[in-house]
Amino acid sequence: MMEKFLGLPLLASEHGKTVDDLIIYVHWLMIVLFVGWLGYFFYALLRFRRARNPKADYVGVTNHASSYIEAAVALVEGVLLIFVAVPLWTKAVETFPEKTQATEVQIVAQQFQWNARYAGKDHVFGKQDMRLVTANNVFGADPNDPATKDDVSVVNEIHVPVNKPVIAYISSRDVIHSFKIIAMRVTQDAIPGMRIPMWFKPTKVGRYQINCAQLCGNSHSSMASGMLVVETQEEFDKWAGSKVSAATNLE
Ligand SMILES: [Cu+2]
Repeated sequence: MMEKFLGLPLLASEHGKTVDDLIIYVHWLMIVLFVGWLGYFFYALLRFRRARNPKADYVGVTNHASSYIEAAVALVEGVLLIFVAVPLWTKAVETFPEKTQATEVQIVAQQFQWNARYAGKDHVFGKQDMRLVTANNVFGADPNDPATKDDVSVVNEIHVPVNKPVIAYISSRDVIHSFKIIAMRVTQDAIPGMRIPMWFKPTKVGRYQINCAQLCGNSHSSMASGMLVVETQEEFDKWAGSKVSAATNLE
């Protein structure tokens, strides 16, 4: 119900529930603070009005109510941080799923598109070397490595099977971009020279927009044509199979 009230976007990933929960808890806290402050404001207007207090009081407040309230607010914030935010972050950056149980995909952002590469049937990415990077080979894939042969490269349409963790290695060819999929509740900067792993588990079949969350140039907005296509394992296998023949057209 609170999700609707806050207008949270469609959720289609497993850990995203905790992200939304945290947003909702923080909003509850803010609602309580807002009502509390507003109430106190009107109380102060009335209680300390001039007609009732013709002479200034030089002693001021003598009880400790405000200290207790402050401590209570800090306590709630501490609980949210320690029991919700930190475990969520730990899961995101330190508890990666087994590679063999996940869909691995390399993402290289560029002005202004998303390149993605899969390891293909052998589940092994072919060798890469930055000296091999060209306009047609943004991943620097080595065409002489047998493991490269079945690797699949695509642009903007990134397919993954549903209910299986996705490990994405995020990088960039030119400037700093940021790989953001709102429905998955993930955002990761794409930085040239770095390959940053991130993971999420899609739980709903569908097509989800990929956004670039760093202003990366004059056609930054057109990077929103990137799509994460979440489909059943059968559909995914069929799609991946159809891509292999067209794959790794390297010069
Ligand atoms: Cu971008």
